[in-house]
Amino acid sequence: MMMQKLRRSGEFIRFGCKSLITSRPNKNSVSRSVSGFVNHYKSKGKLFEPSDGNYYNTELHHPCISRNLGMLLQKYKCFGSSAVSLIQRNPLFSSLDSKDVSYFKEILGEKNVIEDKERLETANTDWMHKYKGSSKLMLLPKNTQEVSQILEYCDSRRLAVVPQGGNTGLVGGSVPVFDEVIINVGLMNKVLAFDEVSGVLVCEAGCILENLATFLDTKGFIMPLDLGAKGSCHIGGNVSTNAGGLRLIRYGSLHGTVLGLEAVTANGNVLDMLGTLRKDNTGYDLKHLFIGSEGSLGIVTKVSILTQPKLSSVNLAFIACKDYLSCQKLLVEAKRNLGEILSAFEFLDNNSMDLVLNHLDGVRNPVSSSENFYILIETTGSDETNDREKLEAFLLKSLEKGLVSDGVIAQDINQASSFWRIREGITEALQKAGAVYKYDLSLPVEEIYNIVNDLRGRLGDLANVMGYGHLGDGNLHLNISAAEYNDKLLGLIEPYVYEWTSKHRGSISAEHGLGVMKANEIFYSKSPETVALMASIKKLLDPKGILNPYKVLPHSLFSH
Ligand code: FAD
Ligand code: 2HG
Ligand code: ZN
Repeated sequence: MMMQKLRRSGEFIRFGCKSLITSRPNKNSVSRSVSGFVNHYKSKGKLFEPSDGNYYNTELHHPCISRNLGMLLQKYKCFGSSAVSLIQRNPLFSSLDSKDVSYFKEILGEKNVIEDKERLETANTDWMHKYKGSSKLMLLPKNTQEVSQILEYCDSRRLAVVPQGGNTGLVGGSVPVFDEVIINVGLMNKVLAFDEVSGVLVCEAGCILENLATFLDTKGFIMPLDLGAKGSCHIGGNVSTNAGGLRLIRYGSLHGTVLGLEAVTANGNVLDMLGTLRKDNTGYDLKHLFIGSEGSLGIVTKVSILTQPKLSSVNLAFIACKDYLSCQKLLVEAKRNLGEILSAFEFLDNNSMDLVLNHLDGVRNPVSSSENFYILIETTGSDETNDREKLEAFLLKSLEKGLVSDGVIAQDINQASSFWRIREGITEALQKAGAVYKYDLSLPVEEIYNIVNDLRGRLGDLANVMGYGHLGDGNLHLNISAAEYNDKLLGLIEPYVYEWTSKHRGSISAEHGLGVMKANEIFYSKSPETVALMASIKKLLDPKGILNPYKVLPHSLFSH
């Protein structure tokens, strides 16, 4: 038998596997009388002083207010979120002309200045095919110096740019909104140094995450982050989004593991913050500004990151639970009982499982009976016998307590990959199922599934609501799948989801960022004072606002 079942009555039998390395392989304008920060922000209004360049608005307009301003020069329409359809192209930005293209060819060489329609079509379109820009140019710099030259020129000409990595982002941040020049650092893909003593890896920003993982594997190390998009996403993109993923529960966020970086600001200044030290308290730690700022403050060109030794014993269990409370209790128990070897605690509901089974080839439910919830628990340690026994004992105890109704432990890497395929395949399955409205929420663990149930009640037969995510980190991926996009459905989802999250003091972006989708919604999770400071920082580093405009901060900052 390939897998040993975790049986309700009997003994929990051996299933461990040797040195298992898992290869994870139109907004309702009148109805926004919402809680907390948004009301606060409306009542305050004025947040900024006029800037020299007349670029930043003096007032933060509520999207509904700015909608009434008229002057719609060029509107942007997409299906992801109603707010983004209100954006106007900033008239202060220049339009690309032939002299610009000639200049870029001079510094980058003809072949790294992309005007080809097909390649531009791909680069203008996001992974979900939901956000689409109309850029006429993509630039492929080969080094920091070229990035600096490009930005210095764009800043002087006031040409807006969008930094792009692997283009796997899920909030429309990596593609132009209008005609921004795309700067893709994919050619900057060299490993620069690896220190086997400290485990510090220094590399260029365009390195694909999976390639870094493969490189480290040969050295006996692993990356501190892992995500479903690893085959395409860049480390620079990961840092710029502060990507979370499947290992965060164990190794923490990139704010902890990124030790240094190099970034180029809008005027072409190169900021060398590429330290490799664990400890360095000399002044403000400015690298953190670039971690998670989604290309709005600078282009990340190099990264120094702390990697972890590859440990010899990895085990993965796929578990069925009858209700959400059991999942929650299981998490508490897992933290207490598995402690230092716990390396992933992921969950999906039955709707997510059905979706994967219906839309992905070769996937099957590893447990025989269909249940309401499924959990993946991974352990990573250095003592094969002990680690396995620990996991088995934990699962047996959980079975006896009634927290677990069924489960299996992968016996080899293929089984582990097939388990991960279910969890990691949900995003892909959702794409195949039709239109998808995607929300990435941080909430107190005890509240996580209440919003899924509430939304199901609210939407009825109109859509299929799925809940899954990084339970161990309090991160819910709330996805609503429907046959097609429609404004009525969107009006039922937004702002409801944001209000719900704000009311429960959650975050409307746990790990995907704000991009263009949620730039206007930042006040649901951040106070006006905080947003004002963010805008001041943006103004300081990018006075003309050329870096990834219309993203992260409210669009009203860029309207006139
Ligand atoms: P892009 O999508 O190209 O860009 C993302 C943002 O970063 C944009 O705003 C862009 O302007 C900016 N940017 C990119 N490169 C740079 C740079 N060098 N300098 C400055 N700014 C830059 N995310 C998670 O957090 N956890 C997950 O588990 C996860 N799983 C995913 C699974 C799938 C199947 C998919 C499609 C996506 C998933 N994501 C996940 C989202 C996405 O993969 C991450 O946000 C990833 O970090 C984006 O990297 P990228 O190189 O593709 O960046
Ligand atoms: C994941 O954890 C990713 O699988 C994508 O962050 C989540 O598709 C999503 O909503
Ligand atoms: Zn995720």
